[in-house]
Amino acid sequence: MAKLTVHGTPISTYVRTVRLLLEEAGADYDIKDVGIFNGDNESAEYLAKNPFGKVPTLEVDGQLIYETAAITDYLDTVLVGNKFSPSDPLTRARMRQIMAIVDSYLYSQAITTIVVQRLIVPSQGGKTDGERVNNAVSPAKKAVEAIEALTVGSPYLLGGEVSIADFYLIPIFIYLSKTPEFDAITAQTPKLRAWWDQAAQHPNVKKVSA
Ligand SMILES: N[C@@H](CCC(=O)N[C@@H](CS)C(=O)NCC(=O)O)C(=O)O
Repeated sequence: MAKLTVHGTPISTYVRTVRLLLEEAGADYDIKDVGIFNGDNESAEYLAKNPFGKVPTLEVDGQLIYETAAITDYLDTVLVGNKFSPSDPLTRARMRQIMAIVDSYLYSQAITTIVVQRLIVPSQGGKTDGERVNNAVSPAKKAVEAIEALTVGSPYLLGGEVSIADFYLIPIFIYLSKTPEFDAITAQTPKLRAWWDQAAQHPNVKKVSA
């Protein structure tokens, strides 16, 4: 197999999505740290790899792939013959819906607002903006409830097999579950609560969270 390098900081949720897939596939890979709070991701060197300055970017024998959906699709294909993408078209559509909900509706509310305000800002000596947090709870709840409606249940989001949908949602829950808003956001999502209780114990989840 080609040499795989993930460019990005290990604290990034999207980097963790890619790492969960790599770990679950048993792949050998390197991580090249690109910080997102110190400006590494806006350096000329990194922007030459990813013009949007987002992490992760995957390097495969000198070829660069950015955008997590493209990276996970590529790795799923070349590493495990699409084992992490359901072959049934409807179940596969559910997986893509969950990935798109995370990208379009959940990430910005849960991570950019709630997690950054609750966990990152105070860790850097700042003060949480309570109004911004409160305004993000309802849209985050809506996104989580939409995922609940698409979820089959345990042990994985789409049933018996782990999929890229799990790799997308787990990193969000790793952080969101550490905020006081988690209980309110997941109050109406019993399947996701049970799913998370199980997922949080998985060795690969602990490994990428470390
Ligand atoms: N659409 C991108 C989103 C990646 C993304 O938002 N990454 C965050 C870290 S989790 C980032 O790079 N943030 C730095 C910034 O926005 O300056 C993908 O799917 O890879």
